[in-house]
Amino acid sequence: MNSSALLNPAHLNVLTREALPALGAHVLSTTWCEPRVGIVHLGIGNFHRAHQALYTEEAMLAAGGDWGICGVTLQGDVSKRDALMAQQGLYSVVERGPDGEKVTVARALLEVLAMPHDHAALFARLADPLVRIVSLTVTEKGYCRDPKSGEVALDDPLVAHDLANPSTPRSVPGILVAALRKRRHNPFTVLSCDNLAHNGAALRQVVCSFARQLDPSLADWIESAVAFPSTMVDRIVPATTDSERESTARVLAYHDAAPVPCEPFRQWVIEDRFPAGRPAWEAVGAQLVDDVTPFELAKLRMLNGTHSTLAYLSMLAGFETIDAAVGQPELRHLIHAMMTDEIAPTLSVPASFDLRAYRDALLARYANPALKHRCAQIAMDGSQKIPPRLLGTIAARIDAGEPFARLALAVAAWMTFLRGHADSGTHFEIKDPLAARLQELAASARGNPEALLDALLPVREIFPASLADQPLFRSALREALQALGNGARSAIVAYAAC
Ligand code: CS2
Repeated sequence: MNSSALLNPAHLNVLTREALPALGAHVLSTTWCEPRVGIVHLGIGNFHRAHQALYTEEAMLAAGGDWGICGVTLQGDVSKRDALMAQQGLYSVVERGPDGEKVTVARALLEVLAMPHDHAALFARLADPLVRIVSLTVTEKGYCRDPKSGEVALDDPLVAHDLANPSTPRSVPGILVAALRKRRHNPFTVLSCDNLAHNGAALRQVVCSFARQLDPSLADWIESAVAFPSTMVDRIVPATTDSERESTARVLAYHDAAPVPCEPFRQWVIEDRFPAGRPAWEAVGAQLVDDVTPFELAKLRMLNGTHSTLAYLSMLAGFETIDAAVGQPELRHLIHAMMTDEIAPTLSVPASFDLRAYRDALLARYANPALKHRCAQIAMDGSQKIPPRLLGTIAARIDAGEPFARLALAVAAWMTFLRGHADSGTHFEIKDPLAARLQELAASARGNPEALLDALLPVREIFPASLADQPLFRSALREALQALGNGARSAIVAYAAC
């Protein structure tokens, strides 16, 4: 079959479970246990499909158990549901590393639902006692969380809807509370898998504060009886492009509408608190611990903090992908020094956790030429990402009386990014829940650093007063904004050498 025909899905059969025996090495095992659904996962994005879903399939192959996944998209559209259900939940994971590509057809996803269309089916699932875990990858903005209090954001439109219509919820807290209300005799475990510090505790506070608005006794029960373990999840998983669809078509000779590209590396550290049971994730490389804090802060600050730094400096300087960014010697040196001198000293990790080796491994992962992880994807939702990834680190440096110039440059690069164009003048869209407000504030400054600080530092959803009012923080930002005013590339050179 010639390559152009392969790339035309009309000429290819759709991936189905009947086809699995023909896929040979592209499935994890020739045997399959035909599990029932034991996990409902909210947020059926690429990350979940390349990370938890694979760990869970491997755990079932290793130790059995009914841990099939019902995935739920909350975005309101049905296209992802229909594409995956047309393939009976199957999809390809396309691992791309310097040594080549590996295509694996993943099988743990058994069902996909789309809210609000599939409300009845979702709540039937959530009421099923066989569903013992509800996990989430809904990104930081999906928690409907007030960043100041950590409680549910009552001004969030979805939350307001759900408080007025508690039996037909659309928000994460609304769905979880409505489901738990029906599971008071046998609650499921709620497992956050998002990039938030203390993600389990953060989600528990949002859920309980939402429940308290409706029924204080229910809130008290959730607080005392429902497990919300925290986790640290790690795998670089870019958005799907046609090149993945072409890869899987070439390799499998089947059409896969929803393949997922990712790096070979993966890590999952989980607090082991699952009263209703869990898959044998430890049998397939996950780490089950009592306290995930050291691992999650290291990852959030060292990986996600430098990811965002690279993203914003690159959007201004005109580097399209992460590997192109770290291919710039000065920018690579800046990130190396940032991790070594400004981030690592804020972390307390077990003696066995070598932060310098972790740093070097991150730089090698970023340099992966096969992944083409776009800076624009990482630059999304800065208002939700900047606080957990960079501001906590800066606050720790200020408390320790230590410099944080490169961390300040990262925040200043995001502030400059809000102007909506690169140094070259190339326009880019700002994708962020607060985009309209932030762009208006940034535009009001007309490029003046002091005016930009006056406009953005009062945004309490991002900058706590304790930091915004800190003279050291403001002066470091001012200096960085002035450096960026001479162009991001010259600022990178200057801050690499400082
Ligand atoms: C990235 C993360 O898009 C982003 O914001 O920083 O998705 C990152 O790739 C993962 O956290 C890596 O584990």
